[in-house]
Amino acid sequence: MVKKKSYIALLSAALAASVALTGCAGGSQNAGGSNAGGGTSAEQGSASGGAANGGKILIATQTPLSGSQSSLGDAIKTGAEYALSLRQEEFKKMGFDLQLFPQDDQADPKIGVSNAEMLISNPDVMGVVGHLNSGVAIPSSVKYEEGKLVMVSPANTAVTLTEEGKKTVHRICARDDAQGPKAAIYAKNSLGVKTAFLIHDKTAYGQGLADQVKAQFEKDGVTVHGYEGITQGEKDYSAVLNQVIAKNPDIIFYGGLYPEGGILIKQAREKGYKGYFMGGDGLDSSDMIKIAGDAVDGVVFTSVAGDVEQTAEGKKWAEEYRKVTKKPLETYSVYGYDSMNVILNGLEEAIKANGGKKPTREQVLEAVHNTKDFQGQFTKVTFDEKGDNASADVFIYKYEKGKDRSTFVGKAE
Ligand code: ABU
Repeated sequence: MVKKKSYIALLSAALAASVALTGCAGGSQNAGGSNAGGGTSAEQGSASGGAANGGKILIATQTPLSGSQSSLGDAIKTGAEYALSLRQEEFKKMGFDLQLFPQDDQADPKIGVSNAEMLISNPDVMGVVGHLNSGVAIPSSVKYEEGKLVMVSPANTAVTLTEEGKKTVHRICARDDAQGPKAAIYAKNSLGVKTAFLIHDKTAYGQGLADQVKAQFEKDGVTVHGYEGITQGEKDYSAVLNQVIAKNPDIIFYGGLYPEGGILIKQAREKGYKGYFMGGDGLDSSDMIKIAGDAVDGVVFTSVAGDVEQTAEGKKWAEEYRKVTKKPLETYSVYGYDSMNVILNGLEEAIKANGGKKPTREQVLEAVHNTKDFQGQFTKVTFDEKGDNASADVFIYKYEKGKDRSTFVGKAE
């Protein structure tokens, strides 16, 4: 198992990869896949010098690379790609041509499932980092299970995902039955709210999270004045916001993602709403700032992704990440990176256990599933029987006017 420190020794490989990472953006070669993302070094090329004797191994990503949620989807893909690029040489020495196989699920369950069908039909694909959206991961995981293809999610928080008994499904982040109650407790104890209005986007994630927050508010005596679903993709949320204004709650909690969250707070402020606006990790994207404008000031959110730049060592990693990938760092970038390394560690163990030969997907799945005390760049990972990470945490962030990223507040208790 390759641990964090080994990456320093692989810096020269990283620099070599950086040339290719930045040199061919936009031109991807696909191995027969549909909805593939933008091309970079680690994917489908021969950055490490061509196919090796052991054969080709593809690790896929499945995230939205187009559409309104693509900033987060691309952050996860780029984190995963960076991790893989740092280890291509290592796998080449073992005789394998390791490549990234990025897929664009467009945050659409149908496309996620169709991509998953294509992935399981390609025998070179040995793992998937993804998805961003729980509502896409849940149906896609039916296919992964059929194909015995291991999935490690950096970001899916819906409780259901790991409650369906699928052996292939794993996540390194916390679940909404941790995130929701912690968000509600923070709102009550630290923000002092007594009344709330909950809005959600009717997705597995958004509604599931809003339900968790509502239950905790009700348990703790916070009065819930409203609970409404909105439709993703709309541009005018006046109808629901007029209900909010009529009730004038201390807080609006939104279960959903930043494209709608940004519009909601902007329009709420335009209508004169003065209370708190809070959401979950779906608001954890710097695009939230672009969408909400000045109205982003004071927006609070929980995330299941921690801030890697809280330590000197993490800051150094982040600097190198920005330099090599030429992309902004989102908190989920490092979760894409750590998820990829969880898969690559399992892959490496499976190769060794198979006498150096290409393992089966089942062997890779078994090795990944047995991940224990792996220290990633940010998070520790130990999977339980369900595929949840025993070391997952929840964090608090806020947006402040004039800053291009959210500000880390602390760990949610
Ligand atoms: N956890 C935030 C990303 C959305 C989701 O899980 O569906």
